[in-house]
Amino acid sequence: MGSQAAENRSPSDQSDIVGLYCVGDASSLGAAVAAARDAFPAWSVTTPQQRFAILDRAATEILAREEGLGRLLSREEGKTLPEGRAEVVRAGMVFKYMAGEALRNPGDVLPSVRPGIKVEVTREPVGVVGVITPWNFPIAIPAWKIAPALAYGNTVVFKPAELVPACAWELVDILHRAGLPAGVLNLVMGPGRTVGQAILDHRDVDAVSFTGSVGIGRAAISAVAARGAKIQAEMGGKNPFVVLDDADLDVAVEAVTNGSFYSTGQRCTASSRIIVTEGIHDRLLSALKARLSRLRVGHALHADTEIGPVVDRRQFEQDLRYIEIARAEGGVLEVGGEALVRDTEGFFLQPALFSGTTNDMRINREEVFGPVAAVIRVKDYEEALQVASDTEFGLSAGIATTSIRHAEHFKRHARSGMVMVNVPTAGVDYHVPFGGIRGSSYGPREQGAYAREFYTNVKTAYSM
Ligand code: UN1
Repeated sequence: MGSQAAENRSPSDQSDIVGLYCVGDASSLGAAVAAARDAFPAWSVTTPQQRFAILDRAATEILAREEGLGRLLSREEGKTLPEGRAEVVRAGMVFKYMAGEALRNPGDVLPSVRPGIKVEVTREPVGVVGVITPWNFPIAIPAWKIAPALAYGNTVVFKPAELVPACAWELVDILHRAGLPAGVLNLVMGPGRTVGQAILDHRDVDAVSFTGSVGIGRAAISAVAARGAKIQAEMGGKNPFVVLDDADLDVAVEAVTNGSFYSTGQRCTASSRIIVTEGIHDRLLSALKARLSRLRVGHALHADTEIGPVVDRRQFEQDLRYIEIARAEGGVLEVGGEALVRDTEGFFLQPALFSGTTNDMRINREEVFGPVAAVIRVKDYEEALQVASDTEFGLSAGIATTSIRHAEHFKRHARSGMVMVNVPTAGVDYHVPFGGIRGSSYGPREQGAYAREFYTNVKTAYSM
């Protein structure tokens, strides 16, 4: 449905048209919600075995098509082919895991405090779930929202980001060929301000799972909460990575390079504030400069590319604007930051690292969502921890140290939903909870067994 079509162009090569994709509107969304509502009674009483079989079959196809889907993802979004393939595998594993979760949905039976009465606590599907996803993980984020929604017996209306319709289409197609009945999963492509807003406002959408920017996330929370429906929102980050004097230098350099710049820095888990104690500051900076200046930026599908293009012109301009802001605030651009010319017309940016910044500068307060990071020099661990926690966000916090005392202290005291010791802030497992605190996240955790909290309602039954 929807009468318009939009061109989907590769950020590596603006002349490469990935495809023409439908642009829906509020009325297509209304039809999708009606279909999901109609399909819910039958789907919600399917057996766990039926849901397991469909999700497992879809997982198997996703994994079998790693190369082809990975290529499509990289062409459409711009992350490198190894990153695109890894994301496809992750999506496949999410479906494998969640297929099993359909079978593992236990409840409780308790004796009542009153004689002769039994109490049962069970989980029920919520109903119609709206899924709104960002462009930076075109298949993994849809997978980790849609898979648990279906596993627990919900029906779904799915709006992917406008920049990445191809992966969304493939995923929905795979699920239908795996045996999903009509109406259980409904894809509506189109802009956030029409289709996304209609999901937030629709009275028949019982729950919304959103990942995207802080601004839109906050408005989404208000809109959905105002009509009494459930919402879970994953938003931004300004994730710190602390490097202490006693860190293994190579471990620190790899964690910063990966955490800040892989996937072109376009991850809400990316490290953007590199908080470094005095004793290792200069050594770390020169090692990082050497490492970053060697990073090969180019076409996502070229074999020797390590960093793909920025996703589109708007994001590219935003990244350049923040580089200017950091410079104007007094940051020293140590390496990168320049737009690069390649054989094809794409949005290529050499990863940028600033030094000499302080935590109150805009470059350290606002999420850039690109390959831009800033070093903040501090005296010792105590100051590092204080600076790390001084932010509106709280998604992922990392530390490089060989001290057990500092590692253990940081795990307990870092103000974030996830803590990483000697591993990058970004890049997480698919079977454990994902999420943050404060401005980063709202509502129950995503992923792993914890996903059940959002995708089910609890029922307490008394009987005698
Ligand atoms: C990761 O770091 O592996 O939008 C995942 C994002 C996050 C996912 C990050 N919700 O970047």
